[in-house]
Amino acid sequence: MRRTIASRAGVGLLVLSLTLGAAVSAGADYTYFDDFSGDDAMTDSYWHSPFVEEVPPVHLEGLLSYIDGINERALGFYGGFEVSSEAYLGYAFPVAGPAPGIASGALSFEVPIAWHRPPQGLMFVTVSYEGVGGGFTETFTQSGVYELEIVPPAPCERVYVHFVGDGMALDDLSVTLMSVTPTERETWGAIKALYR
Ligand SMILES: [Ca+2]
Repeated sequence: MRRTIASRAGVGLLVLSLTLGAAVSAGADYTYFDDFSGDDAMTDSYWHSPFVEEVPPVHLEGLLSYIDGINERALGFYGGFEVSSEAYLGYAFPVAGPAPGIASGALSFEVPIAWHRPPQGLMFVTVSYEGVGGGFTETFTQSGVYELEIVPPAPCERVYVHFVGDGMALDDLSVTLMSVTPTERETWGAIKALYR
């Protein structure tokens, strides 16, 4: 069992380093990637529904459980039987701690399967920015690969990404963030003061 986990972590690391290499060449200051082959989501997220090995037939609260495909592993969102008890998973990026001056970025993820027919299979993604307002919520009802822009109204220290879902899976979560330099931040502040 221990050996299986170690080899999965090894594969995850390889994928991560390949992604980092590609993202750095594109000029990103921070990248995060999870293909859900390991259990990183449990510790990297700061807010989440209980993770369970097996989803019981009856459960009141939303649950998260990994789904093993033939070559892929994804994270399933199972809404509970209570009203508004979707499963949830929330991140604060950068995961390691605040970074000053996040000015833009990109969020992409795959919904590999939706096992309810729309509109029952639902995933909401909410993006919000610490201390500067703005943000948005998008709703997804079908499988696919989705790409969203991260554009805070002013440089911020953290970007919150919350997934709330029922009857859908999440895979290949990728976040890239670009920060302004201290000089750029001063200019930005001066421009804001000028138009106040
Ligand atoms: Ca995967």
